[in-house]
Amino acid sequence: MRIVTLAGGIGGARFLRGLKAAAPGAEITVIGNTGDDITLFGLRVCPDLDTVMYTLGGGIDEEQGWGRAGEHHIVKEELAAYGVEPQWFGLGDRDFATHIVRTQMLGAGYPLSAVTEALCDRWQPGVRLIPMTDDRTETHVIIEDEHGRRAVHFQEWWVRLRASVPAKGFALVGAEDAKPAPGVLEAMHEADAVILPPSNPVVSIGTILQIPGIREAVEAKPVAGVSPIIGGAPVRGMADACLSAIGVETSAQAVLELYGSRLVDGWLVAEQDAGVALDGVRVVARPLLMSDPEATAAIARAALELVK
Ligand code: GDP
Ligand code: FO1
Ligand code: CA
Ligand code: CA
Repeated sequence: MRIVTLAGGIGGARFLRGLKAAAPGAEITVIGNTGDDITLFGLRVCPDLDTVMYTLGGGIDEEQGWGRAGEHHIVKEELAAYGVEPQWFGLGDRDFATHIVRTQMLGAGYPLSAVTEALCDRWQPGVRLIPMTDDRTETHVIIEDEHGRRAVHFQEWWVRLRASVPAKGFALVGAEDAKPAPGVLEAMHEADAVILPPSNPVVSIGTILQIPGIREAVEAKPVAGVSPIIGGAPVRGMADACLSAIGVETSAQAVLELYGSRLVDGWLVAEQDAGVALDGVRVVARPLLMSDPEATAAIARAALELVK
C-alpha cells in the first residue's frame, strides 16, 4: 500500500510512528510543513522536518517533543555572551550540526528536498520525507500590540510570545509562487490513500494545503483525518489560538468543517466527541490519545480502516 501523509511537527511525527507500526509493509511518503522554517545566525532551521526526522530516526527529545535527546547548549550560551539575538529560540549543540549541514548544502545549490534526503540518510526514518516545497515560504502572523499592527515570523509569535498576543491572521509568505517539491505530486498521484495526522489544522496541514496544486491532489484521493482537538481543546500546543485567529471554533466538529467533505472522506474523533458529523464524511470515535506506541498504532489502524 502507498500512503501519503501531510505532517507538521510533534503531532504528525508521533502519529507517523504509529502508522509505521500499523502498516509495516506500506510505502509511506510524508509531505512536511516548511512554513515554520526560519533563518537564525545565518543557519536555515526547519523545525517540523527535523521533528519528523528525529522522532522516526530515534534522535528526538521525547519529553520536549522537538530537538535532540541528550542535548547541550554551549553554543547558545556563547552566542548569548556576545549578545547576539534572538535569544528566545533555543538551538542545542547537536541540533546545530543539522542546521550547519543543511545550510552548507543549500549554499552549494542543493534544493531543500535533496538536503532533507541527505539528512535522512543518517536518520533512516523509514518513510520518505519531502518538504512541501523547495521554495522559501514562511508563515507570518499578523498581530496588533503597542507597536501597532504588524506581521512577525511564526516562531516569534509561537516561541517568544507564546501566542499571548492574539493573532489576527496568518500569511504564508511566498506561497503564490511556490511549487510542490519534486516527488510531492508524484507520490500523491501514486497514493492509495492520504492520511491527515492530528497536526495543527491551521499552521501545519493548512499551510501545506496552500502550496498550489497540493490541495487538489489530496482531494482526488481517499482521505482520512485524525482530530487534533479532543473535547474542545488541543491535546498540546496552542492550536486553539491558531483556530480562533481564522474564526474557527476549537472543536473536532469545527476542524472537520474547516477541512470539508471535499477534502476528507473519513474523520477520526475522540470518544467524547462522538456525535460529530458532516454530510459525505464517515466519522468514527476512538480513543485518540497517543499515549504509548500501542495506542498510537491503534489510532493509525483506525485511520487506515476509514480509507480502505
Ligand atoms: P507541531 O508542528 O509541533 O505543532 O505539531 P503538529 O502540527 O504536527 O501537531 C500539533 C497538534 O498535535 C496539536 O494541535 C495537538 O492537539 C495535536 N496532538 C498532540 N498530541 C496528540 C494526541 O495524543 N492525540 C491527538 N489526537 N492529537 C494530538
Ligand atoms: N519551541 C519552543 O517552544 N522553544 C524553543 O526554543 C524551540 C526551539 C526549537 C529548535 C529547533 C526545533 O526544531 C524546534 C524548536 N522548537 C522550540 C519547536 C518549534 O518552534 C515549534 O514546535 C514548532 O515550530 C511549532 O510547530
Ligand atoms: Ca509546526
Ligand atoms: Ca476526496
